[in-house]
Amino acid sequence: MSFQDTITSIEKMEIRGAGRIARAAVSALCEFADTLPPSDLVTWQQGMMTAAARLIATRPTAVSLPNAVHLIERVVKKAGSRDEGIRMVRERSRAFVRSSLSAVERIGEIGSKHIRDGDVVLTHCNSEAALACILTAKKEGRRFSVIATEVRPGNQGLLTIKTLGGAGIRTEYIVDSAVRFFMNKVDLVIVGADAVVVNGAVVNKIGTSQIALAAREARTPFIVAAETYKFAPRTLVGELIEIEERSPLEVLPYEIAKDLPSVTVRNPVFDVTPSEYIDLIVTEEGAIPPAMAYVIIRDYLGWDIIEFQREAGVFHDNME
Ligand code: RUB
Repeated sequence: MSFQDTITSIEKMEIRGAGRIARAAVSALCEFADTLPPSDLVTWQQGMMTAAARLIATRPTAVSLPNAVHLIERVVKKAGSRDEGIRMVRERSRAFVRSSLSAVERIGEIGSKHIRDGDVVLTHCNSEAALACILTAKKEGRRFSVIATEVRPGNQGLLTIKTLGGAGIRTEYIVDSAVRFFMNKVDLVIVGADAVVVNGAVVNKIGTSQIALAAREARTPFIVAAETYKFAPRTLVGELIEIEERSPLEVLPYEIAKDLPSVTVRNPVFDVTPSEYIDLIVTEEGAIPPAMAYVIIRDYLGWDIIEFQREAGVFHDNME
C-alpha cells in the first residue's frame, strides 16, 4: 500500500484500532523512505520527518501511533547517510511490526487466564488485544460466552461478532445502551486501549467509561488489554490525550440534519476511564494494577524521560 493510501485508509478508518494503526504507520514510513527521490541526507531526513508528522496527524487519540512513528524518527535522525537511513528504517519498521504482533499474542496468553469456565465476558468495540484474550481462552478449551456491544456510530461491534462467531464462541450482540441491563450477569469486562496515561487512566472507544461505571456498581472485574506502546509518555509531563471528535454525519445523515439547524450533533469517539474503575491492565510484560502505569513508561517504553522533561520545561539540572 502506498504512503498516501495508508494516510487515507487511516483517516477513513478502513485501517483502525490502535495496534493496527501503529503497524500501518511504520510500514508506510518504510515504503516512503525508499520512494523519496535521490537527495542528500538532510533533504531525505526532512522528507521523512514531514511524512512522520502527516501520519501522526491522521488520528489524534491512539498513542500507539506517535509512539511507533517516534521509533522511526529516532533512526532517521541517527542515520549517517540516506542509504544507511533507509536500511535502518526498514529494520526498525519490521522489528516493530514483529514485536507488536507478538505483544498481542502474549497479552492473549496472559489475559486468557482471567477467563474461567462458565464466565460471561463483556467486550466493547473491536480490540485485537482484548479479542486475543478471549480467543486464547477458547483455544485453551474453556467454555464461556461473550456479550459484544454494537459500538455506535462506527459499528465496530460487527467486526467483533464476526471474529467471535468465526471462532465458534457463543455471543450475544447488544446495543450500547443495554450494557447496564445485562451487567449483573457479566463476570468479566475486557476492553482494549488507545492510550494509557501515567496515572493509569485508560482512553478507549466512546462508551468504555460508562461500561466501567456499570461494572464498578455491579462489582464486576474490569480488565484492559494494552500493549506497552499504548502507554503515553508525554502524560508524565502533564500533557493530556486529545479526544478525537469525528464528523456529525457519522451519527446523523445530512437529509435529517439539514432540517434541524438548531441541533448540533457531537461525535467524540473516545473517552477516559479513571484508574479507580480498572482492576488490571494486561500488557505483554505482565498484568499490572493501573497504579503501575508509570513503571511501564519508565522501564519498557525506552523513552528518554529527561528529554521530555527538558522539552516541557519541567526539568531542573539538579534532578539529573
Ligand atoms: C478502536 C478502539 C480499540 C482500541 C484498541 O477505535 O477503541 O478498542 O484501539 O484496539 P477505532 P487494538 O475503531 O476508532 O480505531 O487492541 O486493536 O489496538
